[in-house]
Amino acid sequence: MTNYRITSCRICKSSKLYEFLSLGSMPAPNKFLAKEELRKKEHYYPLRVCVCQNCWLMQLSHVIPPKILFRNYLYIPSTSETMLTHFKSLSEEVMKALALKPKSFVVDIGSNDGTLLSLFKEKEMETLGVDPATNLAFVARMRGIDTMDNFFTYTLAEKILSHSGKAKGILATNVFAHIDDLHDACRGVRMLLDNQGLFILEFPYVLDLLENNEFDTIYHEHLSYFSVTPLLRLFREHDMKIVSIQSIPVHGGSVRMYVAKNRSHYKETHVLSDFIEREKVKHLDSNSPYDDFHHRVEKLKKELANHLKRLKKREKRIVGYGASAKGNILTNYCNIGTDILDYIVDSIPFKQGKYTPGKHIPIFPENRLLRDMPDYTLLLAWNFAYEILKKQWIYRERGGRFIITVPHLRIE
Ligand code: DWN
Repeated sequence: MTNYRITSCRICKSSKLYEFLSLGSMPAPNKFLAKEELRKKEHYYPLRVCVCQNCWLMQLSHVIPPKILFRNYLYIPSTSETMLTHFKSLSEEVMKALALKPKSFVVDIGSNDGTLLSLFKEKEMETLGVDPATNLAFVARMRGIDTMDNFFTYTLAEKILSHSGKAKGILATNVFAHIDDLHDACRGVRMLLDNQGLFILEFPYVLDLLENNEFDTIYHEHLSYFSVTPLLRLFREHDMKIVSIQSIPVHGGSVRMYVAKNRSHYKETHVLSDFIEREKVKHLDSNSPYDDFHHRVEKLKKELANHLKRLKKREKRIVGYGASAKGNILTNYCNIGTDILDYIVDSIPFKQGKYTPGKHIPIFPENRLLRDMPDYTLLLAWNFAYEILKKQWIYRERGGRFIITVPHLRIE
């Protein structure tokens, strides 16, 4: 199960890549293990981050073959109220922006279990999901969402075009950063998109990642860490333009972007210059913000490890909350094993009864937290802090405390 090291930037193809952070070798972040797999050899892959010295795209240096990461996938956004509400508002905004009528064709790249597309289907749109996870494509089809269990590529886009025609809307939430060949994907989007259509993508924003020390969102599924400047270059190279852009709070701070063909009636948004200007002011076109981030990550790692060690010395019981990919990065990078966390609770049935990759921490349903009343709970899904702390108000009433690491270490 080899991985390979990139030799050039994913967007501008420059070979000048400055590696500024290594998180060591890591198992694939969503490869949760059944009990009988614990004895098997786990594959570890280098997790190292570089920034292109030409277009300033932040990106991983090593790529794990996507089939290993995505064919059987356990991330299901629809298990969180936060994401369900988010998808509802996104679908309403897109339907308004495109003035979508019944029978309009909408494609979702990385459609997961079909939750987002079901909101368009309810409004009688023609929908098609594209997702390589065979397990999730099955769930989507069961709920009536046509889904191609495959990776989105130019070739697949040709097949969709010949079968269903041009798409009025193409969605891509938390997937564009997962794609290795961005140019092939752009060619596919441009060919499939109606001339007056919109490509709507959402992705974690690199400035939020850097400023909030969100190092645990750096993992093998996320090949790119987008700022607007390199993306503008990418879309312009494919005769497309950014016509709307906004910051959104999900996943630690993200951006929602609307892209159209240059020939469409849409105009490039003036907000674009605000984002480009802000990225210049924050010197994202120099190595210093990335080096500073590296130093803060090392400091946070030491601070968290010392804090947890002190609690264990005082014989406090600690568990984790949210068996997330980011949680697996945090536990493996900060060497937090079952010597620190007795177990992790999680709401996803797929994950319960399994063990985390690398540290093999057992995962139980959420209701174990109140039953056991551990002294502290390390929040491994901090992007859902509001929802989870609200849900676990009784635990906190009874004296339980959450340890939250982002943007800085605190107890709530
Ligand atoms: O890009 C990606 C980001 C957006 O999400 C994917 N590649 C992978 C995924 O990362 P993640 O695994 O860190 O995702 P989540 O959604 O942040 O993980 C949250 C975990 O917390 C899930 O396993 C569900 C769990 N959870 C819970 O136990 N109780 C979540 C909520 C809201 C809860 O109340």
